[in-house]
Amino acid sequence: MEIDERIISRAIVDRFYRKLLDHLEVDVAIVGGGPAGLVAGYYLARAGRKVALYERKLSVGGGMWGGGMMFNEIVVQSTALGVLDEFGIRHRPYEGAHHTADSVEAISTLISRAAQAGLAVFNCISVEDVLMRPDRVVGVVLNWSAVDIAGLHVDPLAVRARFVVDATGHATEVVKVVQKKVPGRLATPSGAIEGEKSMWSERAESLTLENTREVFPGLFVAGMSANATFGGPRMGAIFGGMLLSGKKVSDLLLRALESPAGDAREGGPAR
Ligand code: 48F
Repeated sequence: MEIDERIISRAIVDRFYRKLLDHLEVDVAIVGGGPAGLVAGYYLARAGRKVALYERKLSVGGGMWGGGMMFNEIVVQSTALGVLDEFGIRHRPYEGAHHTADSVEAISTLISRAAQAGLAVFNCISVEDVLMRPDRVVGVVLNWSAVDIAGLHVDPLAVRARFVVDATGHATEVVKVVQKKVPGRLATPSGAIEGEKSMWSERAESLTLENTREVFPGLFVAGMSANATFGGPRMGAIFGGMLLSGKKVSDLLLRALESPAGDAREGGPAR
């Protein structure tokens, strides 16, 4: 057998090109490859939906790798163990409702199972804007993260999506763009981003789930982004809320994708 560098290069370019072309129009575009985005992507892909996830960094996984302050263990509360079990992530009881898992096992398994379920993961790509028609989000605007890091003036490409999920964590990057550039109000009390509050783990975990919803027509928030958008506190290195939020947003989206209008409604329109 002869190994040929030309074939290696052609194989990579050919396969990636097809993956990109195949995902220029998707059911759901997920922005951010942390635990919330990955769990959402897993359930949507497993249900047969076409889903692409964009992650700015080279390594997917967001804030889960480092556990708490780089002690690479995470805490997950009893109510979220079902998600760990679904992925086959091992966990151990600690005290009361607190359980632990190895953060490296947890995040690498989320990534691997999501990819195997059919989630198309595009790393090294940043979402810098959205597509709007005229006051609804209908896709994302992409560029290589390296273009941004190098400060190059290069125009982006765009992907149409029936729904977009902001799973960018504390940064709420997609919601920020929508607030600034798309006509209309967010579905928050003030109509704008409420902003993350200081740490209160128990309240933050339940609010993360409550705040996981459509925040603007066509745009959902999940994970820490949901709390930062709706003004909830941060929670620290407990990850059940992230896992459950990813699952909840996938449930909401599966329902929304099935409705004839392709529109998600949870207690009325998100305006
Ligand atoms: O921060 P991140 O892990 O978000 P999450 O899924 O989980 C939050 C927890 O990690 C932790 C916490 C609770 O336990 O508070 O922080 O809500 O993952 C967000 C990912 O989004 C990427 C970013 O690099 C990170 O990996 N990201 C952010 N902005 C963009 C982006 C963007 N504009 N385009 C692409 N990726």
